[in-house]
Amino acid sequence: EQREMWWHRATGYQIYPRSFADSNGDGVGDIPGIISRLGHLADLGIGFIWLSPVYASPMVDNGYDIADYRAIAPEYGTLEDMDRLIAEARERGIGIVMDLVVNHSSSLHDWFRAARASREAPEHDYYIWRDAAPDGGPPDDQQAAFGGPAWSWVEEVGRYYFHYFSPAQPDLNWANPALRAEIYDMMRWWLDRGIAGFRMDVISLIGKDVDARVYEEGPSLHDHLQEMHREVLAGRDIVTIGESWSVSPETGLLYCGRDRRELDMVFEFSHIREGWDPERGKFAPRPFDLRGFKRELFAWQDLTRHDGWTSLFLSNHDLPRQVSFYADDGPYRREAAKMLATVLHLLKGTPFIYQGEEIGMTNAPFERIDQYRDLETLNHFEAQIAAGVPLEEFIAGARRNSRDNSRTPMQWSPGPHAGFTTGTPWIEVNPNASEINVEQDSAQPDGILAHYRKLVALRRERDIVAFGETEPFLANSPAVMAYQRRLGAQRLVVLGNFTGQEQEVELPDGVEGAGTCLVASHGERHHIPRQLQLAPYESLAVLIG
Ligand code: TEU
Ligand code: CA
Repeated sequence: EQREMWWHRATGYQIYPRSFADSNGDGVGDIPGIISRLGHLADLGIGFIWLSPVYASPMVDNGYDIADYRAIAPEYGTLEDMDRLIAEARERGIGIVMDLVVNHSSSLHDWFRAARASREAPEHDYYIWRDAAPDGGPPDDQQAAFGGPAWSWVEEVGRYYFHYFSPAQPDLNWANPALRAEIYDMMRWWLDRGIAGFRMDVISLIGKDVDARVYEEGPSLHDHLQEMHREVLAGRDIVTIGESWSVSPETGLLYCGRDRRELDMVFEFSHIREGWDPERGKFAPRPFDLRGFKRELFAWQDLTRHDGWTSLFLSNHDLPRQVSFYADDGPYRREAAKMLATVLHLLKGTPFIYQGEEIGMTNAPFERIDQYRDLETLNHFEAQIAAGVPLEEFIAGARRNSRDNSRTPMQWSPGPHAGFTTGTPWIEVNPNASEINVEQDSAQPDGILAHYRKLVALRRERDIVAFGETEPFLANSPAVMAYQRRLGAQRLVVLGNFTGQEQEVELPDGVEGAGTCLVASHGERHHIPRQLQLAPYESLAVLIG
């Protein structure tokens, strides 16, 4: 069976540094700000922080465009601050997982500066170049994920380079062994500073074949990951999580199967994409359908029953706030936030909390395009308005699904700027900070924070939460998510009502029983009856046997 690792019982916490805590009043979060809030994270009980990029960067994509992998962005602090963060977190039993963005660099990285200056520079081949089409235009019509052509022209070398994202994010050429060696060297340099692992940005893109227009999970992906494992990861007690927008249960174990020697787990998005319109994309979200969502999540529970491992998340810096998207950010916000946490955190896998989720932060109520900062939102805005989409329709889509929904400043207190900064925040604070903030929520024994603290502790303390097998039931219910975990003679029954109405459910054979209530949002229950009435957004977990 599986050897137990520390991250099997740990909960991760994602920090988006720009929006977490500002120590010097320039309106931008920073590393000293994070250090000053470590108490909050220790209190939650988390095992590690996934730190979104803090490296030197022109910040075209808020740090997902790295100009120097071994330097810290001056607005976030210094390398000394980073070492202090690693050390002070460690004293509290918290590891730091760095964001590794190596599908592309910034166009201001020294490699790219050399590459664009001369075809003869060794770094030229670190990127992906093609000659112009006969008419001088781009080699073909491939489009970038953030809008516009995927090719940009460089006069000095008379060629086009490929960028999957923005022109400021040229794709690295993983076919070049010298480039790969540089990346591995950089990874070892960070690991030697004492970090706890890597979250690997869009790692499933590194095996791409641009000419064949195969980007995700391309022909050389797994060779590269296995080489990276041999060169860097093997023999170290760290955690690795690869981001993949394409991975499915068919390909999942290629990354995280135990005999594969690649990664520990992936972030997969099939349950997230369920909420997007397949043709019109994320800015035209469709009504949430719980059945599809459950199908995808349970498929991954099934896949990782005997091999591999998975991550559990509903939110991150690219996604909307989970209470707003999946449940209710109005009258039932508190219950809904607890319910989403209950049903997610009691699955098998490593759960991730995105900053602010633990107090039920909501989407940003922006009404005008000038309130948005995210380049994806702004680029899509231009393209869609040009294509004739009415302004109100675009803003409605952005309010539901723009990446900026989760990037408004962390709400610490009801005071000015939510206690995030003493200056002017780089993006507006959500006006609901006067009611939704850490100070007020933590003063309530039955607050959202207290609920999260309990879930995080259960994973550390209870084998059944960490390792039990998952058995879904009521799969066809559009209103209730239900499953039980099993370990030996024990069962943990978990139920969550995804609606603002009471739900009467009839449980299948073998679920009923008396036991101990581990989690409840609406008063304890120590018995799971055959017929059960759930209050709006109620959730509970009862341990039987
Ligand atoms: O995201 C990967 C990615 O594909 C996203 O751009 C995704 O398509 C989009 O957010 C959906 O709306 C990673 C990072 O998490 C993201 O912040 C970066 O912008 C992107 O890579 C490029 O590094
Ligand atoms: Ca600052």
